[in-house]
Amino acid sequence: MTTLSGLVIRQQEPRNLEFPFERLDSYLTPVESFYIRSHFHAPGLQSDSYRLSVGGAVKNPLVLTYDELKSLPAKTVVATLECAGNSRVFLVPQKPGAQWELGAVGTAEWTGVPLAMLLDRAGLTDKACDVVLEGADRGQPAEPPKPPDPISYSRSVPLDKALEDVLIAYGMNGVDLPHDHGFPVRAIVPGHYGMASVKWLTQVLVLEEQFQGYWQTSDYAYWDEVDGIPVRRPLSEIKLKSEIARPATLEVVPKGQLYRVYGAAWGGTADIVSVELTTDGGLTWAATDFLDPIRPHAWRRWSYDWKTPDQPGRYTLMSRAKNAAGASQPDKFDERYFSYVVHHTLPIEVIVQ
Ligand SMILES: Nc1nc2c(c(=O)[nH]1)N[C@H]1C(S)=C(S)[C@@H](COP(=O)(O)O)O[C@H]1N2
Ligand SMILES: [Mo]
Repeated sequence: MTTLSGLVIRQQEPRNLEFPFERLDSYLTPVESFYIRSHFHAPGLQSDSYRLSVGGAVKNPLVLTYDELKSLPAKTVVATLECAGNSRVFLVPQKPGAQWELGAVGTAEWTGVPLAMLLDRAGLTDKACDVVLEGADRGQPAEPPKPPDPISYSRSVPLDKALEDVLIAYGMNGVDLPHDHGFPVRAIVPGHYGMASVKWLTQVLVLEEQFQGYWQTSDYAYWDEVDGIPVRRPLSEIKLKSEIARPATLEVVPKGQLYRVYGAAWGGTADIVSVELTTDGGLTWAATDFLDPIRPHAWRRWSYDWKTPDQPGRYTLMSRAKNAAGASQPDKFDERYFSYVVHHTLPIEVIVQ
């Protein structure tokens, strides 16, 4: 099922819609094509009654209106947002959660006020170390263990990240944030999986210890290890990944012709310097060409002119990104992440005929 704008419906309510990744053809994802991932019914906030409070471990708690926020010096950044559950459908055996294919990812230009500016005005205490971002939406989470009463959607970012580049955004690709993307105000945490970019943001709460909320520990967390002892950690940075947009899975491709393979690569903490493509299931890899420049926290599209085989049959394509730190996309899923962070080389099977 798809919407009029072509988004694929994974869940009707709360609204969870995916961009059909085979339609990728622009650097910035149009707002109407941008994936929507909401855990609860979207709250109906109005800009004229909107208030953002900044409190907790600060010397001067603040309350700002929408107009006050908009009157502060604005900053615009391009950032790719990827849901941590993107590409879950590739996991075998299947894992619980929305069966996202390739399109729970998009890139937009976000406009707003640096969170650092608000925290500076509020004046941090000496022991401040974590910043909770709380949304106005509430409900009961879908995944157990479920808290007994409805909870809000809230997530924290470490203070150094909050001061570095988190944006309190009200604009997306030059227009007001659409309702489903967090109108009137959301956070954008560049380089972190989408769960960090809290929509319908109404409260910023500074803490002097690590936040232990549901979306930090139960959901959107994974098992790490310290000296052999398992510890639960929140997901954070988007991992290095590339995806093939075209051809799509089981697309019929004409034999013995040139076909333009097309995709995008993002994530990781260093510049993406190459994307390679295999059209023979991983025996040989060829370099692809980038269509976009290097820009921190934003994807780079790439393409490759494939001379398709003369021999009809099924062929498996995979792309593999590498970055300036020498990291390469892995070839297997890391089970520590259970159902998240699916960033290994994803096989796309096509039919040559
Ligand atoms: N308040 C609130 N913020 C939220 C969510 C939510 O359910 N409620 N979902 C998060 C998740 S999991 C993702 S991937 C992104 C998706 O942002 P988008 O819907 O604008 O694409 O929003 C994040 N912010
Ligand atoms: Mo997400």
